[in-house]
Amino acid sequence: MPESVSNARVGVVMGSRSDWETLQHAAATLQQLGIAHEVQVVSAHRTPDLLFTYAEQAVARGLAVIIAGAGGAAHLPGMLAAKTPLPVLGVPVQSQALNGMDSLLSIVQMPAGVPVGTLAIGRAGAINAALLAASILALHDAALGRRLADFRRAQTDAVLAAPDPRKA
Ligand code: RP5
Repeated sequence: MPESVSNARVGVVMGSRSDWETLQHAAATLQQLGIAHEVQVVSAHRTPDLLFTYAEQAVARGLAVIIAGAGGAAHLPGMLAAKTPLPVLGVPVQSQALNGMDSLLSIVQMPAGVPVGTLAIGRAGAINAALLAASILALHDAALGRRLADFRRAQTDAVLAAPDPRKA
């Protein structure tokens, strides 16, 4: 199991070390919001037994949400969702061959009965997965809800403070 923060509420997993370039943005956003999380490579194809163990132990270890990123024939989010009752947020990694369309369709086209909350391809999806995880946790964590509101307010203020794109 992951060398992790023992109080992790969000598990950030990915199919390969090569996915970290994308999933680091999820981890950074969770960090920014002060959400305890863990990070681990869990491959649906190369370490299928680990995938099952991770999913089966997730609730007992205290996780509340799993963010799973993968590319290509991206089975990781769907298989995790099949093995855990926790919400699974899928991040399609931008693949070389098909630009991430393969990842997106693999993750988003789950058959009825086993949902994966699928985000956008790449960095935007990774950040939004973290923000969605924050929203889910904030349902029972008022302090986190305030931090999330601050985050969104800062984002709004930044746009309003610099409306002219020609100026730095
Ligand atoms: C998937 O295969 C991973 O999620 C990764 O996006 C893709 C390529 O993996 P590597 O060959 O870079 O390890 O399982």
